[in-house]
Amino acid sequence: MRAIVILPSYDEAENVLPLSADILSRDPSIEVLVVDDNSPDGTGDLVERARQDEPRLHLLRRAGKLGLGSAYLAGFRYALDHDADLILTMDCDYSHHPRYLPTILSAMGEADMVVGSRYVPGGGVTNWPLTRRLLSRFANAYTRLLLRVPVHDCTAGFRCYRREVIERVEPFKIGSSGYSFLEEMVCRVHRAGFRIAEIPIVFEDRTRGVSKIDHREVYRAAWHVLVTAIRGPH
Ligand SMILES: Nc1nc2c(ncn2[C@@H]2O[C@H](COP(=O)(O)OP(=O)(O)OP(=O)(O)O)[C@@H](O)[C@H]2O)c(=O)[nH]1
Ligand SMILES: [Mg+2]
Repeated sequence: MRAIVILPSYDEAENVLPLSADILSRDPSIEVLVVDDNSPDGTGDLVERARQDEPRLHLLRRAGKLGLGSAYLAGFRYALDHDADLILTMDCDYSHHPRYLPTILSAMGEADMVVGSRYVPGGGVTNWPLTRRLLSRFANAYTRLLLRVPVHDCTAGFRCYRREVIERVEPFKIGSSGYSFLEEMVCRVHRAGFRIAEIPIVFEDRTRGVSKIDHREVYRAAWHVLVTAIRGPH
């Protein structure tokens, strides 16, 4: 089983190397692909150097900041081309802790997609202000209602997909290049009849680096989910 973890990164110089090393230490079948969008803080250069000594660390460099969804797509393309059986995604800021990887991988025994979920019993969020908690809860309630998906954490970026899932649901046709790629992807996987499992994770707010999500992205995501609900996944 070849598992590739996609780490989209933009200005994650303080996180990328300790996080990649931590991920790689969890299982010898795991490889890491950093998809870096020419981060001004030199994240890409750090990975470029580190990969000289670590054959399981890979790097895809893009010319500029093209959005989270499009970074996942570039990672999917790479993982499919490099014969990955399992394709995982994690944030590159330690909010998704690698300690959950063994549980996620074993949950794949009975699922086609696993979500590291904040909103199932045992899951949660630490260090988030009330406004951020409410926004995330609202985004999930909104998505569940509009897209009619049985998943409790539709906005989570901690995921594992079976290769066949990515091949079948045509993520390359998703209209959003930003964060709402995640919601549409859940919808496509569910509608294609695949089994989605959620395992509880505690999401920890980043302690290093800065958030890239802004108000515009939130509105854009809400709009994209609404359009997806009306037109269907497209
Ligand atoms: N390659 C690439 N990575 C991105 C882009 N936007 C965000 N990221 C990465 O996507 C991950 C999630 O972004 P964050 O800024 O942590 O956003 P978030 O986790 O939704 O929000 P916070 O909880 O505030 O951190 C991080 O690893 C970012 O570095 C982008 O345009 N391109
Ligand atoms: Mg984050």
